[in-house]
Amino acid sequence: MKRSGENGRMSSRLTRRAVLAAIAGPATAAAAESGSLAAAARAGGRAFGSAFDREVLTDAAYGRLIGRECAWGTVENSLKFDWLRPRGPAADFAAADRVVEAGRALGLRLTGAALVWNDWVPPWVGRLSRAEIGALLDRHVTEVVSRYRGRVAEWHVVNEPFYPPQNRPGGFRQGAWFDALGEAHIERAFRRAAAADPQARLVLNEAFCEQDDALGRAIRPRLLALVDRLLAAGAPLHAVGFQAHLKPHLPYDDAGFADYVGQVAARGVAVQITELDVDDSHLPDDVPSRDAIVAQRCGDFLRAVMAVPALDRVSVWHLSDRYSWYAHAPWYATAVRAHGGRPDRPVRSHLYDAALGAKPAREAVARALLTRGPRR
Ligand code: 9MR
Repeated sequence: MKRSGENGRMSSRLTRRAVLAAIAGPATAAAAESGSLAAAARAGGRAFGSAFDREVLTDAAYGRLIGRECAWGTVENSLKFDWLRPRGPAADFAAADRVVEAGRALGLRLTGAALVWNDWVPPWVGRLSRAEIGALLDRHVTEVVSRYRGRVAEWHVVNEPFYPPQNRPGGFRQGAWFDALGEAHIERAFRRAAAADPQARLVLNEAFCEQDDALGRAIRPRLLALVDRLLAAGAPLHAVGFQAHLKPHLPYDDAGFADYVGQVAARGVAVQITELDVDDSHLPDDVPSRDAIVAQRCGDFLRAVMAVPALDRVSVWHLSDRYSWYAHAPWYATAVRAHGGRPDRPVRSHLYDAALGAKPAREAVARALLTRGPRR
């Protein structure tokens, strides 16, 4: 029994290597055998990461999983403005410091999300004058970036600049920073961040562009034009991030999206996938069916974007369903119910299940990461 079990494992390993060699070449197949998503991405000339936050302070098994699979970690929440300064301008860095140190202890290179985001600005900011809001933006960016200089290598400096349905000029997202300072707040934040840490990699992060619907199509040209204006002004913009919270129920065209990402990259910036996961709210309850759709969607999407030479990072928005943001999103259970699902069913949007077991999406992502793109 034991012997045949071992033989069985051996032959399935050989088969797996043969399959990987066939799709990605012998060198990358060997890298995949070494196991991690970080190794698979490296073999394809890219890097792999995940969001994480204070759960790693108490959940050692999840921390180990992140440390094993990832080269990069994005601090999900603890560095956000509203988490640092919920009640007034003085920041409390205690929790953020612990999360940053935990990420470093796991061997991750760190990305901070997000310095400036017009969503989730605490109400006290709205009571300030324009001049005070400008000074607050400067203070926030300078304090946070310089505090973590040498420890946080990369920042999402501005998150989700556009949301055209709000009908603000230029399609920008409405919120305290934009309302007080207009588009100029974006360049101002980038310049402040570069002044506080000249080595940091500075990212403009956007949502929805991967959707081939009215929203995605409205944001794409606006984002491209913003990149052009920032670069023409000499702003220190190093990379554009595309979140990719994939929605299989909305129209998509992965090749068209990859083409668009290539147009952004042609401006001379790096491009990244920053928050990959799959909104499973419209998918069937049945777990194998749901997992298969999630895996297929991740794999198809990633294979398409891997064709863009300037793509240098793929990050997921948490590795496991255990810490899925969908579970806490106010609209999620309603959407599940509206599409015939049991509202109490567990989310299955990520690469590992809530028990930290790998799901088909993990294998699909590993294989897609091995697609050897023409890295520049
Ligand atoms: O996952 C994050 C969730 O825990 C927070 O409550 C929320 C608001 O800060 O932000 C979530 O992360 C978002 C990210 O910062 C930007 N893109 C969309 C992500 C999911 O909502």
